[in-house]
Amino acid sequence: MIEFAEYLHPRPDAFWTTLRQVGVERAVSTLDRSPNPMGHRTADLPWGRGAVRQLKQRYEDMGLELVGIEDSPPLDRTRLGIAGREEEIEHFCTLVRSMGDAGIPMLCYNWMAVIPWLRTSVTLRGRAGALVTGFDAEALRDSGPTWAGTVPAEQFWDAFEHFIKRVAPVAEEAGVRLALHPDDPPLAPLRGMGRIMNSLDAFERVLEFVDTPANSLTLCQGNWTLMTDDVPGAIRHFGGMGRIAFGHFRDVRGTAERFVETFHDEGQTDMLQAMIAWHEIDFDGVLRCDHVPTLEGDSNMDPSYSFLARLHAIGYMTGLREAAVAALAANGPTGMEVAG
Ligand code: CS2
Ligand code: MN
Repeated sequence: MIEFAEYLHPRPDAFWTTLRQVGVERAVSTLDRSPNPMGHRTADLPWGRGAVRQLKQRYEDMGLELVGIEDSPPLDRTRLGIAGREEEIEHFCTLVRSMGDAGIPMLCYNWMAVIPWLRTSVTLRGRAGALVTGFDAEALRDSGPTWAGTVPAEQFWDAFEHFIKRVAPVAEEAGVRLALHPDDPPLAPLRGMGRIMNSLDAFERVLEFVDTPANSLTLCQGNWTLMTDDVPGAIRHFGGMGRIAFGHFRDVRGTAERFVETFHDEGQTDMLQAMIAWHEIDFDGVLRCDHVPTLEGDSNMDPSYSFLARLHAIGYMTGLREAAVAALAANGPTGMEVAG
């Protein structure tokens, strides 16, 4: 049975306990960039060995196992392949080594330079008026390039090849799996940038640069459903190769150019077949619910990461997991091709 995790910032609060009460005992965390984390003065950088060890301990003290980091030192110069990238790569390798030392097995990163995941609205109305986020490329029609100017896809590819050939061996030695998250939205160009992590072919190319489980993927369903009509098939394909290290289990309605985020039970993906696929590949990582709407009375201060709807999503995922396990026990594998 696949375990669930939740994405948390390293500031313990009541939600950490609520999560355990609904059955989630694993966390994927951002780094602690507070100047004086929890009263422990450390000369460490947030990705240094001492700081990462403290991070893991902080979760353990609250009954949560820290199984991944979803963050990185600054990486834009590396993503763009411009001056200053070698220092960035060295800091990234320090994070990987610190994680290996602390026994944190997965690092989720992305190749979105300058503009991280992007929405053009965070106050659209979903089911019964719940607040949801959405993206409409039309809204960016008059937005020119960023400070990075026009960046061709090949520049992103050359920079990625340089990066992964440098970092994958470090990750392999540290026992850490690099889990590349797709661009969100999986769309290019975006304000002048020919972003590249937006298709199945792109991810095949990523895995071919360095053929090791340390060079793996985050299969974020909310973005993959905008790249393919067959999310379960993509899970079986890349999972069958043993190259999925992390899963984001969420859904949307629309296309990469124009979509809205949905509750987990009303999107365009067959979430039961996806959960069955996750179990069919014997996935040994964790899934997290990723983005959720904001329910009546809850805070929309961190759009997509509200509390109440995350509990709804976790409950739904828990039921789906039970159904998937039962379906596979009753019917055996769905007979769908699992690459490998
Ligand atoms: C999410 C991101 O864009 C997505 O699908 O996974 O919001 C992610 O959670 C953040 O970039 C932090 O990694
Ligand atoms: Mn995601």
